Amino acid sequence: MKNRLQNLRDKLIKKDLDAVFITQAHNRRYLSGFHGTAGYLIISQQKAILATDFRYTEQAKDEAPDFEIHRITGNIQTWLPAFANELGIKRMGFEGGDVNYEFFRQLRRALTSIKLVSLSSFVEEIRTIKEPEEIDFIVKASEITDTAFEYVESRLNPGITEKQVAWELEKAMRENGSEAIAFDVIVGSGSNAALPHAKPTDRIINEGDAIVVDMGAKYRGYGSDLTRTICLGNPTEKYKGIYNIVLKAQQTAIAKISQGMTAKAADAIARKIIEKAGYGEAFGHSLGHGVGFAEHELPFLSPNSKEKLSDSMVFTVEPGIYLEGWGGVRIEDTVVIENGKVKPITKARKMTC
Ligand SMILES: [Mn+2]
Repeated sequence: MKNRLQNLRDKLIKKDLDAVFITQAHNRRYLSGFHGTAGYLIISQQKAILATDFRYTEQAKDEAPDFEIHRITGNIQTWLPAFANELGIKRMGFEGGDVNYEFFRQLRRALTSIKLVSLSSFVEEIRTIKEPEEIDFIVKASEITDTAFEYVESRLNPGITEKQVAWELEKAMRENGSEAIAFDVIVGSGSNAALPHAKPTDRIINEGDAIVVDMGAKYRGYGSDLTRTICLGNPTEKYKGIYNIVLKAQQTAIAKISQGMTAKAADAIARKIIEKAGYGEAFGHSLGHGVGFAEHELPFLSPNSKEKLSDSMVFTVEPGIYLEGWGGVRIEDTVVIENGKVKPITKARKMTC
Protein backbone atom coordinates (compact mmCIF):
# COMPACT_ATOMS: atom_id res chain seq x y z
CA MET A 1 0.00 0.00 0.00
CA LYS A 2 2.99 2.32 0.50
CA ASN A 3 3.53 2.74 -3.27
CA ARG A 4 -0.12 3.54 -3.73
CA LEU A 5 -0.01 6.22 -1.06
CA GLN A 6 3.13 7.67 -2.60
CA ASN A 7 1.49 7.85 -6.03
CA LEU A 8 -1.46 9.60 -4.47
CA ARG A 9 0.73 12.07 -2.60
CA ASP A 10 2.61 12.91 -5.81
CA LYS A 11 -0.71 13.74 -7.39
CA LEU A 12 -1.68 15.93 -4.42
CA ILE A 13 1.40 18.05 -5.03
CA LYS A 14 0.59 18.41 -8.73
CA LYS A 15 -2.90 19.58 -7.85
CA ASP A 16 -1.61 21.87 -5.11
CA LEU A 17 -3.79 20.12 -2.52
CA ASP A 18 -2.99 19.78 1.19
CA ALA A 19 -5.07 16.62 1.48
CA VAL A 20 -7.67 14.44 -0.15
CA PHE A 21 -10.86 13.06 1.38
CA ILE A 22 -11.66 9.56 0.04
CA THR A 23 -15.24 8.31 0.16
CA GLN A 24 -15.40 5.80 -2.71
CA ALA A 25 -15.38 2.20 -1.44
CA HIS A 26 -12.99 0.65 -3.99
CA ASN A 27 -10.59 3.56 -3.64
CA ARG A 28 -10.71 3.26 0.15
CA ARG A 29 -9.81 -0.41 -0.09
CA TYR A 30 -7.17 0.14 -2.75
CA LEU A 31 -5.32 2.82 -0.78
CA SER A 32 -5.65 1.39 2.71
CA GLY A 33 -6.24 -2.35 2.40
CA PHE A 34 -9.36 -1.98 4.56
CA HIS A 35 -12.23 -4.16 3.27
CA GLY A 36 -15.06 -2.79 5.45
CA THR A 37 -18.09 -1.24 3.85
CA ALA A 38 -18.00 2.09 5.73
CA GLY A 39 -15.20 4.54 6.36
CA TYR A 40 -13.33 7.57 5.09
CA LEU A 41 -9.70 8.31 4.35
CA ILE A 42 -8.04 11.66 4.93
CA ILE A 43 -4.59 11.71 3.38
CA SER A 44 -2.05 14.53 3.52
CA GLN A 45 1.70 14.47 2.88
CA GLN A 46 2.35 13.64 6.54
CA LYS A 47 -0.68 11.70 7.61
CA ALA A 48 -2.98 8.95 6.50
CA ILE A 49 -6.13 8.66 8.58
CA LEU A 50 -8.86 6.03 8.32
CA ALA A 51 -12.04 7.05 10.10
CA THR A 52 -14.63 4.36 10.62
CA ASP A 53 -17.32 3.39 13.09
CA PHE A 54 -17.54 0.93 15.97
CA ARG A 55 -18.37 -2.03 13.71
CA TYR A 56 -15.08 -1.82 11.85
CA THR A 57 -12.38 -0.28 14.04
CA GLU A 58 -10.79 -3.58 15.00
CA GLN A 59 -10.84 -4.90 11.43
CA ALA A 60 -9.38 -1.62 10.18
CA LYS A 61 -6.41 -1.91 12.57
CA ASP A 62 -5.62 -5.35 11.13
CA GLU A 63 -6.12 -4.50 7.49
CA ALA A 64 -4.72 -0.96 7.24
CA PRO A 65 -1.39 -0.85 9.11
CA ASP A 66 -0.21 2.25 7.23
CA PHE A 67 -3.15 4.28 8.51
CA GLU A 68 -4.00 5.89 11.82
CA ILE A 69 -7.39 4.41 12.75
CA HIS A 70 -9.97 6.66 14.35
CA ARG A 71 -13.36 5.61 15.59
CA ILE A 72 -16.07 8.06 14.58
CA THR A 73 -19.75 8.57 15.39
CA GLY A 74 -22.31 10.82 13.79
CA ASN A 75 -22.12 12.63 10.47
CA ILE A 76 -19.01 14.31 9.09
CA GLN A 77 -19.83 17.66 10.69
CA THR A 78 -19.18 16.17 14.12
CA TRP A 79 -15.72 14.76 13.47
CA LEU A 80 -14.18 16.03 10.23
CA PRO A 81 -13.40 19.62 11.32
CA ALA A 82 -11.06 18.39 14.09
CA PHE A 83 -9.01 16.30 11.61
CA ALA A 84 -8.87 19.15 9.12
CA ASN A 85 -7.57 21.43 11.85
CA GLU A 86 -5.01 18.96 13.11
CA LEU A 87 -3.66 18.46 9.57
CA GLY A 88 -3.68 22.21 8.82
CA ILE A 89 -5.67 21.71 5.62
CA LYS A 90 -6.45 24.75 3.48
CA ARG A 91 -7.19 23.09 0.14
CA MET A 92 -8.77 19.65 0.18
CA GLY A 93 -9.77 17.44 -2.72
CA PHE A 94 -12.87 15.28 -2.56
CA GLU A 95 -14.27 12.68 -4.94
CA GLY A 96 -16.76 14.68 -6.97
CA GLY A 97 -17.86 11.63 -8.93
CA ASP A 98 -18.73 9.77 -5.75
CA VAL A 99 -20.38 12.12 -3.26
CA ASN A 100 -24.01 13.05 -3.64
CA TYR A 101 -25.41 16.53 -3.28
CA GLU A 102 -26.58 16.11 0.32
CA PHE A 103 -23.19 14.82 1.37
CA PHE A 104 -21.48 17.70 -0.41
CA ARG A 105 -23.63 20.17 1.50
CA GLN A 106 -22.59 18.54 4.76
CA LEU A 107 -18.97 18.71 3.66
CA ARG A 108 -19.27 22.41 2.93
CA ARG A 109 -20.98 23.08 6.25
CA ALA A 110 -18.32 21.08 8.10
CA LEU A 111 -15.37 22.84 6.47
CA THR A 112 -16.44 26.44 5.97
CA SER A 113 -12.92 27.90 5.83
CA ILE A 114 -11.42 25.21 3.60
CA LYS A 115 -11.29 25.36 -0.18
CA LEU A 116 -12.92 22.17 -1.49
CA VAL A 117 -11.73 20.92 -4.87
CA SER A 118 -13.82 18.39 -6.78
CA LEU A 119 -11.65 15.62 -8.24
CA SER A 120 -12.63 13.20 -10.94
CA SER A 121 -10.95 9.79 -11.39
CA PHE A 122 -8.13 10.89 -9.07
CA VAL A 123 -7.53 7.42 -7.59
CA GLU A 124 -9.11 5.54 -10.50
CA GLU A 125 -6.26 6.72 -12.73
CA ILE A 126 -3.69 5.25 -10.33
CA ARG A 127 -5.70 2.02 -10.25
CA THR A 128 -5.36 1.56 -14.03
CA ILE A 129 -1.74 0.45 -13.64
CA LYS A 130 -1.96 -2.94 -11.97
CA GLU A 131 0.74 -4.24 -9.66
CA PRO A 132 1.98 -7.83 -10.29
CA GLU A 133 -0.06 -9.12 -7.36
CA GLU A 134 -3.22 -7.47 -8.67
CA ILE A 135 -2.66 -9.10 -12.07
CA ASP A 136 -2.21 -12.47 -10.32
CA PHE A 137 -5.57 -12.04 -8.62
CA ILE A 138 -7.28 -11.19 -11.92
CA VAL A 139 -5.62 -14.22 -13.54
CA LYS A 140 -7.00 -16.37 -10.73
CA ALA A 141 -10.50 -14.88 -11.12
CA SER A 142 -10.25 -15.56 -14.87
CA GLU A 143 -9.17 -19.17 -14.35
CA ILE A 144 -12.22 -19.71 -12.15
CA THR A 145 -14.43 -18.17 -14.83
CA ASP A 146 -12.85 -20.19 -17.65
CA THR A 147 -13.21 -23.48 -15.78
CA ALA A 148 -16.84 -22.77 -14.85
CA PHE A 149 -17.71 -21.77 -18.42
CA GLU A 150 -16.13 -24.83 -20.03
CA TYR A 151 -17.73 -27.16 -17.50
CA VAL A 152 -21.24 -25.81 -18.08
CA GLU A 153 -20.80 -25.37 -21.83
CA SER A 154 -19.77 -28.99 -22.33
CA ARG A 155 -22.99 -30.14 -20.63
CA LEU A 156 -25.43 -27.78 -22.34
CA ASN A 157 -28.39 -29.49 -23.97
CA PRO A 158 -31.58 -28.18 -25.59
CA GLY A 159 -34.51 -27.86 -23.20
CA ILE A 160 -32.73 -25.89 -20.49
CA THR A 161 -33.86 -22.32 -19.72
CA GLU A 162 -31.67 -19.20 -19.71
CA LYS A 163 -32.18 -18.83 -15.96
CA GLN A 164 -31.04 -22.40 -15.38
CA VAL A 165 -27.89 -21.84 -17.45
CA ALA A 166 -27.14 -18.64 -15.50
CA TRP A 167 -27.52 -20.48 -12.20
CA GLU A 168 -25.31 -23.38 -13.35
CA LEU A 169 -22.60 -20.89 -14.30
CA GLU A 170 -22.90 -19.00 -11.03
CA LYS A 171 -22.81 -22.24 -9.03
CA ALA A 172 -19.76 -23.49 -10.94
CA MET A 173 -17.88 -20.24 -10.30
CA ARG A 174 -18.63 -20.39 -6.57
CA GLU A 175 -17.66 -24.05 -6.39
CA ASN A 176 -14.38 -23.25 -8.13
CA GLY A 177 -13.41 -20.68 -5.52
CA SER A 178 -15.07 -17.45 -6.57
CA GLU A 179 -15.82 -15.35 -3.47
CA ALA A 180 -18.82 -13.75 -5.21
CA ILE A 181 -19.99 -13.15 -8.73
CA ALA A 182 -18.49 -10.03 -10.29
CA PHE A 183 -21.91 -9.13 -11.75
CA ASP A 184 -25.17 -10.91 -12.50
CA VAL A 185 -24.57 -13.59 -15.12
CA ILE A 186 -25.92 -12.64 -18.55
CA VAL A 187 -27.50 -15.34 -20.69
CA GLY A 188 -29.33 -14.37 -23.86
CA SER A 189 -30.49 -17.04 -26.27
CA GLY A 190 -32.04 -16.74 -29.72
CA SER A 191 -33.47 -13.28 -30.32
CA ASN A 192 -32.78 -12.34 -26.66
CA ALA A 193 -29.08 -12.27 -27.57
CA ALA A 194 -29.78 -8.98 -29.38
CA LEU A 195 -29.83 -7.36 -25.92
CA PRO A 196 -26.17 -6.78 -24.99
CA HIS A 197 -27.00 -7.07 -21.28
CA ALA A 198 -29.79 -9.63 -21.47
CA LYS A 199 -31.35 -10.63 -18.16
CA PRO A 200 -31.82 -14.41 -18.13
CA THR A 201 -35.46 -15.40 -18.71
CA ASP A 202 -37.49 -18.60 -18.61
CA ARG A 203 -37.00 -18.98 -22.37
CA ILE A 204 -36.20 -22.59 -23.24
CA ILE A 205 -33.07 -22.94 -25.33
CA ASN A 206 -33.70 -24.88 -28.51
CA GLU A 207 -31.57 -26.77 -30.99
CA GLY A 208 -29.86 -24.28 -33.33
CA ASP A 209 -30.08 -21.33 -30.90
CA ALA A 210 -27.10 -19.08 -30.42
CA ILE A 211 -26.47 -18.09 -26.81
CA VAL A 212 -24.48 -15.16 -25.48
CA VAL A 213 -23.04 -15.86 -22.04
CA ASP A 214 -21.27 -13.09 -20.10
CA MET A 215 -19.86 -13.83 -16.66
CA GLY A 216 -17.21 -12.88 -14.13
CA ALA A 217 -15.78 -14.30 -10.92
CA LYS A 218 -14.14 -12.53 -7.96
CA TYR A 219 -10.89 -13.35 -6.26
CA ARG A 220 -9.47 -11.21 -3.44
CA GLY A 221 -11.79 -8.45 -4.54
CA TYR A 222 -10.65 -8.53 -8.18
CA GLY A 223 -12.98 -9.45 -11.00
CA SER A 224 -12.74 -11.11 -14.38
CA ASP A 225 -14.96 -10.71 -17.40
CA LEU A 226 -15.68 -13.33 -20.04
CA THR A 227 -18.19 -13.49 -22.89
CA ARG A 228 -18.67 -16.36 -25.28
CA THR A 229 -21.29 -16.91 -27.94
CA ILE A 230 -22.09 -20.55 -28.42
CA CYS A 231 -24.42 -22.43 -30.67
CA LEU A 232 -26.49 -25.46 -29.80
CA GLY A 233 -26.44 -27.64 -32.86
CA ASN A 234 -25.78 -26.33 -36.37
CA PRO A 235 -25.72 -22.58 -36.80
CA THR A 236 -27.22 -20.89 -39.87
CA GLU A 237 -25.02 -19.38 -42.60
CA LYS A 238 -25.99 -15.87 -41.48
CA TYR A 239 -24.98 -16.70 -37.96
CA LYS A 240 -21.61 -18.11 -39.06
CA GLY A 241 -20.94 -15.00 -41.12
CA ILE A 242 -21.66 -12.62 -38.25
CA TYR A 243 -19.79 -14.74 -35.73
CA ASN A 244 -16.68 -14.71 -37.90
CA ILE A 245 -16.79 -10.91 -38.33
CA VAL A 246 -16.90 -10.44 -34.55
CA LEU A 247 -14.16 -13.01 -34.03
CA LYS A 248 -11.95 -11.31 -36.61
CA ALA A 249 -12.57 -7.90 -35.02
CA GLN A 250 -11.65 -9.27 -31.62
CA GLN A 251 -8.54 -11.14 -32.73
CA THR A 252 -7.27 -8.24 -34.81
CA ALA A 253 -7.70 -5.86 -31.87
CA ILE A 254 -5.85 -8.26 -29.56
CA ALA A 255 -3.02 -8.58 -32.09
CA LYS A 256 -2.68 -4.86 -32.80
CA ILE A 257 -3.36 -3.01 -29.55
CA SER A 258 -0.09 -1.88 -28.05
CA GLN A 259 1.44 0.24 -25.36
CA GLY A 260 1.22 3.97 -26.08
CA MET A 261 -1.84 3.66 -28.30
CA THR A 262 -4.87 5.74 -27.37
CA ALA A 263 -7.88 3.80 -26.12
CA LYS A 264 -9.80 5.47 -28.93
CA ALA A 265 -7.45 4.04 -31.57
CA ALA A 266 -7.73 0.62 -29.95
CA ASP A 267 -11.52 0.77 -30.20
CA ALA A 268 -11.23 1.83 -33.86
CA ILE A 269 -9.29 -1.31 -34.83
CA ALA A 270 -12.26 -3.55 -34.11
CA ARG A 271 -14.88 -1.00 -35.09
CA LYS A 272 -13.46 -0.56 -38.60
CA ILE A 273 -13.70 -4.29 -39.30
CA ILE A 274 -17.32 -4.40 -38.17
CA GLU A 275 -18.16 -1.21 -40.08
CA LYS A 276 -16.56 -2.51 -43.27
CA ALA A 277 -18.68 -5.66 -43.01
CA GLY A 278 -21.76 -3.41 -42.89
CA TYR A 279 -22.64 -3.82 -39.23
CA GLY A 280 -21.27 -0.57 -37.75
CA GLU A 281 -24.70 0.45 -36.44
CA ALA A 282 -25.08 -2.94 -34.76
CA PHE A 283 -21.95 -2.46 -32.62
CA GLY A 284 -23.39 0.17 -30.31
CA HIS A 285 -21.11 -0.16 -27.31
CA SER A 286 -17.44 0.43 -26.69
CA LEU A 287 -14.74 -2.16 -27.35
CA GLY A 288 -13.78 -2.65 -23.74
CA HIS A 289 -13.22 -1.41 -20.21
CA GLY A 290 -10.76 -1.81 -17.39
CA VAL A 291 -11.23 -4.65 -14.91
CA GLY A 292 -10.20 -4.63 -11.26
CA PHE A 293 -12.10 -4.00 -8.06
CA ALA A 294 -14.88 -2.60 -10.23
CA GLU A 295 -16.75 -4.45 -12.95
CA HIS A 296 -16.15 -1.50 -15.28
CA GLU A 297 -13.27 0.87 -14.56
CA LEU A 298 -10.66 2.94 -16.37
CA PRO A 299 -9.40 2.65 -19.07
CA PHE A 300 -12.48 2.78 -21.31
CA LEU A 301 -11.78 1.72 -24.90
CA SER A 302 -14.36 3.79 -26.73
CA PRO A 303 -14.60 6.24 -29.63
CA ASN A 304 -14.70 9.10 -27.10
CA SER A 305 -11.88 7.92 -24.88
CA LYS A 306 -8.94 10.25 -24.20
CA GLU A 307 -6.86 7.72 -22.29
CA LYS A 308 -3.57 6.18 -23.39
CA LEU A 309 -2.95 2.49 -22.97
CA SER A 310 0.16 1.31 -21.22
CA ASP A 311 1.90 -1.71 -19.76
CA SER A 312 0.19 -3.36 -16.78
CA MET A 313 -3.26 -2.12 -17.72
CA VAL A 314 -5.93 -4.83 -17.57
CA PHE A 315 -9.05 -4.44 -19.70
CA THR A 316 -11.53 -6.32 -21.85
CA VAL A 317 -11.70 -6.66 -25.63
CA GLU A 318 -15.33 -7.36 -26.47
CA PRO A 319 -16.75 -6.42 -29.85
CA GLY A 320 -20.30 -7.47 -30.67
CA ILE A 321 -23.01 -7.33 -33.31
CA TYR A 322 -26.66 -7.15 -32.25
CA LEU A 323 -29.65 -7.34 -34.57
CA GLU A 324 -33.10 -6.72 -33.13
CA GLY A 325 -35.41 -9.69 -33.59
CA TRP A 326 -32.55 -11.92 -34.76
CA GLY A 327 -30.01 -12.18 -31.99
CA GLY A 328 -26.41 -11.24 -31.36
CA VAL A 329 -22.81 -12.24 -31.03
CA ARG A 330 -20.22 -10.95 -28.54
CA ILE A 331 -16.80 -12.37 -27.79
CA GLU A 332 -14.89 -11.01 -24.80
CA ASP A 333 -11.52 -11.72 -23.24
CA THR A 334 -9.88 -10.05 -20.28
CA VAL A 335 -6.34 -9.03 -21.30
CA VAL A 336 -3.26 -7.28 -19.94
CA ILE A 337 -0.61 -5.22 -21.73
CA GLU A 338 2.78 -6.76 -21.08
CA ASN A 339 6.05 -5.73 -22.75
CA GLY A 340 4.08 -3.41 -24.97
CA LYS A 341 1.70 -6.07 -26.33
CA VAL A 342 -1.68 -7.49 -25.44
CA LYS A 343 -1.58 -10.79 -23.62
CA PRO A 344 -4.93 -12.53 -23.13
CA ILE A 345 -5.66 -13.56 -19.56
CA THR A 346 -8.87 -15.35 -20.52
CA LYS A 347 -8.23 -18.86 -21.79
CA ALA A 348 -11.75 -20.28 -22.26
CA ARG A 349 -12.23 -21.92 -25.64
CA LYS A 350 -13.98 -20.04 -28.41
CA MET A 351 -16.40 -21.63 -30.75
CA THR A 352 -15.25 -21.85 -34.35
CA CYS A 353 -17.71 -22.00 -37.19
MN1 LIG B 1 -17.21 -6.63 -20.11
